[in-house]
Amino acid sequence: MYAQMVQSEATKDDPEKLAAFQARIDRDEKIEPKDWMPEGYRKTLIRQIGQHAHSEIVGQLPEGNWITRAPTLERKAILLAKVQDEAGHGLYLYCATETLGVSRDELTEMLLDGRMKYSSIFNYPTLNWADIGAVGWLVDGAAIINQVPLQRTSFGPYSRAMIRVCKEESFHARQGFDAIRKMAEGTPEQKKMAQNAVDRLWFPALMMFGPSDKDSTHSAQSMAWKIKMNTNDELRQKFVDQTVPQIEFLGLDLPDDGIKWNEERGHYDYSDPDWSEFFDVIKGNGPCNVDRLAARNKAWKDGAWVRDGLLAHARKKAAAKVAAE
Ligand code: FAQ
Repeated sequence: MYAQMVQSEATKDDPEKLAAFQARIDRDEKIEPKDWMPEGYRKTLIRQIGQHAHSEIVGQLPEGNWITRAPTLERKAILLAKVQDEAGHGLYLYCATETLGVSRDELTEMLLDGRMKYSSIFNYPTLNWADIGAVGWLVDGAAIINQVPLQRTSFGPYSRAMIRVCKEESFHARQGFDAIRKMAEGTPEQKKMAQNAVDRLWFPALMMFGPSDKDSTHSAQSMAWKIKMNTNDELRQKFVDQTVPQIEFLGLDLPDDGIKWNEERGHYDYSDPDWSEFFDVIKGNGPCNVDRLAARNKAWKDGAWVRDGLLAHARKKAAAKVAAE
């Protein structure tokens, strides 16, 4: 299948150019925006980096919801900083996508009208304060496992954005673990809230890595081009192996009776999420899809006057420059 997919993309481009391009990838050279690249490589990057940017932006919503209700001033300041970081990540990633010849406005329109996706995880609600700890610990934890290898991805602007993003993500995961630890070590009621958050978010966190390898449509080609460095299942396994000892440390349980150390494989066995739920969520039918897109559409509409104002200023400056020449 792997060779077949590479071949099918190859037919769309000049074979000599394609071979030279693949040789550069195989030598671990970075591809920069002005370099020749196959059309499929450009499209795949726009899809993946654009989807990643949208995830950072939409991902502010479930946490932003709790800024005014954080239990202490310290937790509020930390959460505020984290949510602002996510906005920054979205902006670096939009910039990286723009180097591929698509504008931020076009990307935003594709998000708002449902042509582009964002991560499935952000279609689940954050119902109590412990969810904020669980999001930082599990969701940012999963994001780091996915993003650390992407620092070595073949496209220069994406790789450089990932280096910066990963530094901030590791603070996010630590603050999340600290917040959930506090709840797990708190009163019986607080511990119950922490367990409830883990029960609801564990399987959605596993889904973040994408469908199982047999159902992943893009992995083979994306790995040949080093847009992705690992398969979805490889990264999911890494996440499970990292998280099981942490849950034991917290004195909480994972909602999966299938978790068991497998001596032969040197990994934990675990149960798959309900893949029909995943495909339903990415089709737009998750618990919060409608709300998330409505919030982004409203923000875009409400911000129109700012964009118009900035554009008017830029137009005036350009006209003055022409007049002065
Ligand atoms: N959600 O063939 P594959 C974060 C779609 S950042 C929705 O395996 P691929 C930080 C996929 O697009 C989280 N859709 O796809 C944060 C494709 O559909 P399409 C975002 C998904 O691209 C924390 C179809 O399924 N991170 O959390 C998902 O090779 C807290 C077939 O799948 C990134 O985007 C999903 N989970 O592999 C922010 C990382 N999975 O497009 C705020 C970069 C798959 O053909 C608060 N992206 N699909 O219609 C990647 O590494 C890859 O794109 C994968 C998916 C691994 C996500």
